[in-house]
Amino acid sequence: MEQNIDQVGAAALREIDSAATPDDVQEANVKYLGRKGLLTQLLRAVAQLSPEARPAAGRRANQVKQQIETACRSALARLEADEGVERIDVSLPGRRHALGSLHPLTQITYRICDIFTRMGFEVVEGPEVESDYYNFEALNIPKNHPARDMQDTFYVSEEIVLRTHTSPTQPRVMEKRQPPVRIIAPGKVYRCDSDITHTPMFHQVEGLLVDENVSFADLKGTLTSFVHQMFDPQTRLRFRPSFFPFTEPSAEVDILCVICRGEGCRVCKQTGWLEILGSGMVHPAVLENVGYDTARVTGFAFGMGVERIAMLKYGIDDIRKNFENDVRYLKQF
Ligand code: 2NL
Repeated sequence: MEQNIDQVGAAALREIDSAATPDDVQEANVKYLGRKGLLTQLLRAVAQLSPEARPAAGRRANQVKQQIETACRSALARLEADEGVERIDVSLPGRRHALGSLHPLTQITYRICDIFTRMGFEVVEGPEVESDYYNFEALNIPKNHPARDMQDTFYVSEEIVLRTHTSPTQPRVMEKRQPPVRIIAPGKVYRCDSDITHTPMFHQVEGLLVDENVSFADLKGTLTSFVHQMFDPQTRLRFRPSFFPFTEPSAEVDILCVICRGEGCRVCKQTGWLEILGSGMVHPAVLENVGYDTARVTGFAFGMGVERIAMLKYGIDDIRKNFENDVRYLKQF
């Protein structure tokens, strides 16, 4: 009898040991310990034994029963863990977090602001939805002035526009402060224009300095220093006469073409020079509009397109790439 019990027990433990799924274990459990299970039958047979033989056989059968139950429990635990419910492989490499980075236009804007901040300018910001007054009138661009045609304005209403340049920030600040004023205004601007070289929203940085005895020499020195820091200390530049309604005299700043170094190419349209910013001495009418005494103070101002600087600095050929959010493009900066 005991031999029989041992054999059944050994067979049960082998089957449980080789079980591949929790269902296999359940099956073995029923096969041996179920109502008609092999060991259950033996336990019943033990009851029929003689009183002398019963205790030893009973003990043996109960021992084996407990072994099978224990084996079932640990096999279940092992197999259920294998199913991945709670398995942790501590040797796996950690999950990588994708790191974001600053947009190339943001990097250029920060760099421009950094250069001017070191020269004593303060960064200021103004609203993108602007009044006709600050966007045009305060800057000496009256209604029906042809200069308004230069900028394809998005009108919100008769008197409200999306700012066409960051310039309106400057009279807003000047109205609140007295000279000396040294400010730099970065931000988004809007023009109703869209093709290979124009997007309806783009970025500018504008600067303004108003104080006593400010001359065109100060403008030249400040902007020359800026260009040498932004590009290369060796960069050749020139000031070319121009026109803006809010400055007089006005000048555009060109740098020697970074592609052909002045030989003439497609990028510089055979001129050998690349225009990078506009500037001039603040028109007295602009200073008077904000209540400054034009007998006492003068100023210079300048403005530049961030996309244009980015294109020249990084050799980007299509401005629209900046706004597609293609990580293959963005990752390169
Ligand atoms: C350009 C040229 C310029 C200014 C902006 C300015 C502002 C005030 C008074 C006078 Cl409050 N001028 N700003 C002056 C000259 C040029 O921008 O090409 N921008 C992208």
